[in-house]
Amino acid sequence: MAIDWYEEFVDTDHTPGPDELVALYYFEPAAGISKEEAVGRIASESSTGTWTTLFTMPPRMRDLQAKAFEIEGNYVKIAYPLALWEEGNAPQLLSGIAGNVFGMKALESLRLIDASLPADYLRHFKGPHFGMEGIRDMMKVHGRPLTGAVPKPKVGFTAEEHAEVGYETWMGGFDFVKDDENLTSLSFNRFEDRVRAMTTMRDRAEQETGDVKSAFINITADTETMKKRAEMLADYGWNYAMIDVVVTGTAAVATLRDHCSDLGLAIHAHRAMHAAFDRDEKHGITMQFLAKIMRLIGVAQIHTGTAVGKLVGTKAEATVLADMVREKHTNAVDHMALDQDWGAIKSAFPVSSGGLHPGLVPDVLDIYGSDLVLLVSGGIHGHPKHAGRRHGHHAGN
Ligand code: CAP
Ligand code: MG
Repeated sequence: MAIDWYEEFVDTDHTPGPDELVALYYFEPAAGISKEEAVGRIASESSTGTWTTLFTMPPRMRDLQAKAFEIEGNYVKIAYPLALWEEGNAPQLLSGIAGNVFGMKALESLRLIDASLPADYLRHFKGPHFGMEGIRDMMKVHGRPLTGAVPKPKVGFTAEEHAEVGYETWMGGFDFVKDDENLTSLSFNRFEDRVRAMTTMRDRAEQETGDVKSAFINITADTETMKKRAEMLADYGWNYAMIDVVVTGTAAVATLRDHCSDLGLAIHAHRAMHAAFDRDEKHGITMQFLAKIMRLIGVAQIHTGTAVGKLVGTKAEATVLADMVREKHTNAVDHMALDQDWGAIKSAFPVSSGGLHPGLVPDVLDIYGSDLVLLVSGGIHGHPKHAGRRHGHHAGN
């Protein structure tokens, strides 16, 4: 006989145990679907799920069922038994709580806001290799934001031209030169050539300034190529690799996290493509959840927006994101973040970039404080005095 099976997955008397994983969603039921049915279907589809008439279920299966236990307006909290989740497997977590559920006809929309991870789950993840203090010691920069700039236009320079701009950037006082997200290894600027040219310029800038100079050189490609590119960076004395973490995916980032740690490389995580799923407040996955996953896997820093620059993101979001990556304990924020104790997982730097120019820097420091990687790019390379100098003609003629 047919049981209204989704009711098995709703229990508003349930109190999550200390070893249960809790996910917070925003949801809108489709027409004709009650909230109870909607949340029961989300809990079902993201755990043991079934829609056929149930046979008499063995106890083990029943114990694995998720429970929607708190419905408040269009927000629901769902508790998941620990046994549902493979130790240390971030892709599998996403397939569970951020997989089929987005395509259910029973829902008009669904947004995964955050998930609070129990200690017994968290301890299987390595987290950042260095942590913010480790990065500061490595760069010998304390008490101020770390700074960098991206040669603009995004692509078009040869490796030598790119390195020349890099030299000017370092001599201008910046700690880092960052590749743009779509610069990898192009016919006019091969990765290997750029590494060699940048190494020469870095050594010169370090000699002339006495400071540690570094770069976020973009290794984004298939995983095997990324591993080889990381090895070349280490061979040439670099201490960072840049990865576009959304387009490469959590599995590749996890593989490279281990490889880069062995090589002594920190990972700069660019988040290009995040706005495909985190911009719509009613559907998709929040940036704070992406930031949580990437800190868990172990990037050293991740772009978290500027709230004042050219790309989407509010001040409240930037603050939640900064806490998500920096704090030992992330406090719950209504409908934005769940309480999270990070245990032994080290901190990661928020990176503020995107449409920044010196005039906006005070606003950004207001939001983030000084534990930050601050990138100004178009904001300096676009400077009227700067534009003409590089190519032999003088601005103004
Ligand atoms: C910034 C940037 C970064 C954005 C990414 C760009 O350059 O290099 O990719 O910061 O956005 O290509 O736009 P500008 P976010 O400073 O010239 O804008 O940091 O929000 O992920
Ligand atoms: Mg860019």
